[in-house]
Amino acid sequence: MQHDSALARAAAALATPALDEADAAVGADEPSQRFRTVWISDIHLGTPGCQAEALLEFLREVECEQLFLVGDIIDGWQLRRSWYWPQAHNDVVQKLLRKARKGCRVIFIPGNHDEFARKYVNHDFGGIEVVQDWIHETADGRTLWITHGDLFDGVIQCAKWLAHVGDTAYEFTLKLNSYLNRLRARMGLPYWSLSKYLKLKVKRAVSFISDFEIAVAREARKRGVHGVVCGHIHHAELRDIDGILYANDGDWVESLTALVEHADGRLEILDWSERHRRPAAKSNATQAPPVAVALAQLK
Ligand SMILES: [Mn+2]
Repeated sequence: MQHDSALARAAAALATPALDEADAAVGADEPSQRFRTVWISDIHLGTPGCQAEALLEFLREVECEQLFLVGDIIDGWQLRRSWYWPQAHNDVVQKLLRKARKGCRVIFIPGNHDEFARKYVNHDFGGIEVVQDWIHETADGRTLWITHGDLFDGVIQCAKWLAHVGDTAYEFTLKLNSYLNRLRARMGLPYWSLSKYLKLKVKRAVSFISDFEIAVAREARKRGVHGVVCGHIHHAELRDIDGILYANDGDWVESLTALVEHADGRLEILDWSERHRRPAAKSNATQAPPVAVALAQLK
């Protein structure tokens, strides 16, 4: 008996470093990708739909000189209704502050869901600068106007209460979305977005997206810039609209996308949903300690 418990203790001791190593590997701050600039938006911290774990992974693996938070980072609307703030959401905020401390220039452009932050425009929070909008110059000399994009949303601009009604319906589809995704993950199927599917299927949604894109590009032309970077509609895009570069960095609720600028000024949309699938499978494997697996095999 005594011998058995000593063996179990030894086995536990052996298992522990292995788990620590796995944790260290996951938590290691060794960026594997470097960019000149990164744009992310529509994170919606404070809502169950926010894919904070995937975003943390992205922030750990990606390093940049400038990081733009293009609005709807913290969902003030949703938090006012019910408080939802798990550890992973806190970790995202800590990670962003840490990036700012470590020399990355972090610029936050509030959106409609975090409009409370618009009161603090031209202030700085732990090194994160809050601005209304921004003109960014790429390495190859192009000027990009950066704005969240809600100003072009006629519904939000004209009737705030209507936008809140829409928000509730939206929250419902997001909840359904995260439930279906959990189910799919359990079945080993890839990430799939219901909202994205609905948005692309419904004709009116498609025309809403293109109306939005055209309106934003038109405003960018009026401002005399080469292009525009925005978020808001949760639909990543990088295309030319009548000679104006329209870039949308997508979101971290459904599509898990970011816009990046390479050292030479080249812009690209990163789709993290494909990458996120693999580490998720890996972390499932580390949940069962090797000793437990070995013991199960002996039975
Ligand atoms: Mn928005």
